[in-house]
Amino acid sequence: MSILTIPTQPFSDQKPGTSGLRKKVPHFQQQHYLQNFVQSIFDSIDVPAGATLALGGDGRYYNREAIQIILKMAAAHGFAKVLVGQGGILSTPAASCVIRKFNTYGGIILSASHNPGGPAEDFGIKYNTANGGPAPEKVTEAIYARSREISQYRILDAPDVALDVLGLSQLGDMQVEVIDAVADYADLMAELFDFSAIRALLASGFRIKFDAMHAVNGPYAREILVNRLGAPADSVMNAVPLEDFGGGHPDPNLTYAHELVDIVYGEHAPDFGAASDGDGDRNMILGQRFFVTPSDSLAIIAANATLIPAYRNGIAGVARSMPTSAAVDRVAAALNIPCYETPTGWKFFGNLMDAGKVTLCGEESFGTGSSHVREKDGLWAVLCWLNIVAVRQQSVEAIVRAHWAEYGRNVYSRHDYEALPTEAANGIMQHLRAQFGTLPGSTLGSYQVASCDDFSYTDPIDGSISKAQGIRLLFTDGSRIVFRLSGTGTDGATVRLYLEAYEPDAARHCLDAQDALSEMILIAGQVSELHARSGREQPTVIT
Ligand code: G16
Repeated sequence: MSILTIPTQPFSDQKPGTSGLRKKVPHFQQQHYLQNFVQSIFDSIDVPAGATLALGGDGRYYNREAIQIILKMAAAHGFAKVLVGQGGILSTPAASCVIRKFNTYGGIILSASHNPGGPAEDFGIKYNTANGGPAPEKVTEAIYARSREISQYRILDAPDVALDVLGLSQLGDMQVEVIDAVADYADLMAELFDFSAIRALLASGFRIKFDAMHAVNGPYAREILVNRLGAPADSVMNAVPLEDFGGGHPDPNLTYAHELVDIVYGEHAPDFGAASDGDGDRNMILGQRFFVTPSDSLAIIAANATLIPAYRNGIAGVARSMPTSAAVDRVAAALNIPCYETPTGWKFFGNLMDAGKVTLCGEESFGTGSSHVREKDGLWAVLCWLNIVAVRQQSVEAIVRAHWAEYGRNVYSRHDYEALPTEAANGIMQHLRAQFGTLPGSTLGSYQVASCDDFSYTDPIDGSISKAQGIRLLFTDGSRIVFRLSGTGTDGATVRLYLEAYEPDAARHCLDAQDALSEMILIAGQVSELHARSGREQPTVIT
């Protein structure tokens, strides 16, 4: 077997977004496209002799081909060993778990997360560092810079490696070990949670429904919820991972997880519903006919963390992305622990967790997690809720309402305008920026603008600065409107509009969020000229 050096030309569009490089499959299938990016990763990290790499993806279309290419390139770059998930599959939190458990040098994760899969749909790749988390911006920028000047890549000339059977094989001088990451991940969950309390809850007739959305978490959910916790087999639906996610959009929200939503809002509804996304890191939590916003979920997990064995002695601090509601800030204040506000993207939590400053983190984009790994973790969030319900012996809705009664309610919603022409989306943001001088002090309906800015973050650990992370209109009563462009789409541009108002009055907590926020929704449309500029009257998705 020989190492080939293949001449190539740079591509100009390999800048990683919020979470790695995401493009349509045919784009990735262009000659040398994937190879260029992988070479750029390897050129940007100093691979020490004897290093091990973790490798796996969410199983979407093109996963298998990509895994073989990356294995052969790893073998040409001095890795001693690659740990691959069986069938080339690893959920994103399981990949993080594997990197940490086996002390690998880093990992490559193949996923376009919640985006659809299939021959004409999305694919993605990202690099995670030795802490198990997404590479920080300085690394992704180095990868991008390298991708713009690359002229060759190295790859081992070898037959494909068998990936379906557990065990060791040899690829040139490198070992390939196919591992059962489901067991590693399930073992970690068993260490964190009170499995016997959850088992007793499920045995008592508490009925759950978990929708794996034909995506990567099916086998993990079966192993944990059914095999280890004793839930009936039909508690997990859409549990077989498919390359095209059954033609669905594996994004666990009220729009795309409608099959589960219909069950949880229907007759004979289970007591608890949950879903996770394409790569298993996002989560949606539902009670019987009741939706828990991700921002509330983070706050409630933080407030109840000591009921969970892993956090019995308390949490060091919490962090949330800027557009996430400030519900968790109120819990942090009550617990007298720090609360950090970061830009959108899990990579910004890594330094804080590594420094021991925060234990729990979350984002409005259906991501919640803790320092047990360095990715957000869908099943972990489900187990948090089951553990809390098992100890409190209350319904999900009762727990949320009790939380609002104690802390007040941060009424929250996100409106997404997906797949807009890029110029229209940029125009909306520019139009808002152009008003930064005139908006502060002005009155919009019954709201007064206190300030507006483009969010900028200075990492308290390494001092790195991230600018232009979303436009904020902050009102004098603490309400706010945020506009941000998505960094994960592959189809035009997506404008996200985030709305938040604080409601201390328990008598008003029963209001529907869209009703409670209706005036702010109108104001947001007017101040941004969103509808005229986008040509859309309504958002694509409301969460
Ligand atoms: C990724 C990141 C998340 C982030 C989300 C935002 O999620 O991992 O930390 O909150 O993107 O997406 P957007 O830029 O579209 O608002 P995922 O689940 O796609 O990896």
